Amino acid sequence: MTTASYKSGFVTLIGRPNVGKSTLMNYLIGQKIAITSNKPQTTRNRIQTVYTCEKGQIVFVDTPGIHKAKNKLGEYMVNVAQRTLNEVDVILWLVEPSTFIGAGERHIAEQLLKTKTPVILVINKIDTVKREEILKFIDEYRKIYDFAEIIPASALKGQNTQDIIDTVFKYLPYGPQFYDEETVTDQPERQIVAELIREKALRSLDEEIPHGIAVSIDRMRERTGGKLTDIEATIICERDSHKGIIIGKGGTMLRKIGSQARKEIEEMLEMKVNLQLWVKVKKDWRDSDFLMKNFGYDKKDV
Ligand SMILES: Nc1nc2c(ncn2[C@@H]2O[C@H](COP(=O)(O)OP(=O)(O)OP(=O)(O)O)[C@@H](O)[C@H]2O)c(=O)[nH]1
Ligand SMILES: [Mg+2]
Repeated sequence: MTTASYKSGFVTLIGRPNVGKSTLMNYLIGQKIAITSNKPQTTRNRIQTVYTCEKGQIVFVDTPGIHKAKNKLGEYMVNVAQRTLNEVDVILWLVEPSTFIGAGERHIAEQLLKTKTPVILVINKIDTVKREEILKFIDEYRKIYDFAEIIPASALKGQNTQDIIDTVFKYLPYGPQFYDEETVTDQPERQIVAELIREKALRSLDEEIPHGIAVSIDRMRERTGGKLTDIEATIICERDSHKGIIIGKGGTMLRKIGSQARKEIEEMLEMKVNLQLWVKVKKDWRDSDFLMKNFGYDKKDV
């Protein structure tokens, strides 16, 4: 039942790579839907999740970090983020806790000047700085944009996260409940499975390899009786040398990625999982429209 005071709308999380957008979204909705890692450019597609309470419904839209694209995949990711800006009721711009405002932040501020949507600045990761410093960050950011609000927070520790929800509601229009209360995300289970495997690969591998990885689910079938799901998936990488590293000595790396992913997939599906992983090389797939589309990054969807 919705009432006259019920509010609803779309709220995007934007910012440079690695500032904690996906961590914050997961925290706010109380579930891990978007994958996270300490490697920049973890999120590649827009990911919608739903927060429902008695005040209303917030549809969060997590986006890829805005960065200088070096290939077609990068261009695709930045387009996803920038397109989303015009389709929402409130923008949450996340930044690192710092007085240094670089070209990346200035570029985002310029994009924001083109929209009339209220922008709430979230200075994230305040658990990593001294309390006294926070005012200085706020002062610096005030100079570059006329924010609706500025909220220092920690997505990791859950500091000021309720404040973010309350503030978002302040700026949301009155409206109907879009989704039923059980709906948490628009992401199909298969997609979340692929992402969880990619997350474990991202977290286990060093340097340039993670950026060149995609994951495809080749088969996913629940056995009769509903106690076990068989999943076959392929990790795609860009070079033969990367394939060797992903498999590891005697298969140790692939086994590690597989067992970490399996545990989380089992939690999500609430049943045992039999996961088989393969590794394939597709040279420079990040610059091929055809291959990108195959792996779920279709320009037409942006
Ligand atoms: N200390 C601290 N670390 C955080 C906080 N929020 C996120 N992180 C860490 O920052 C890293 C990046 O987090 P993500 O949520 O993947 O960042 P993102 O902005 O979604 O990154 P992209 O998807 O690459 O654009 C991870 O290692 C997180 O654990 C925070 O409040 N405090
Ligand atoms: Mg992310």
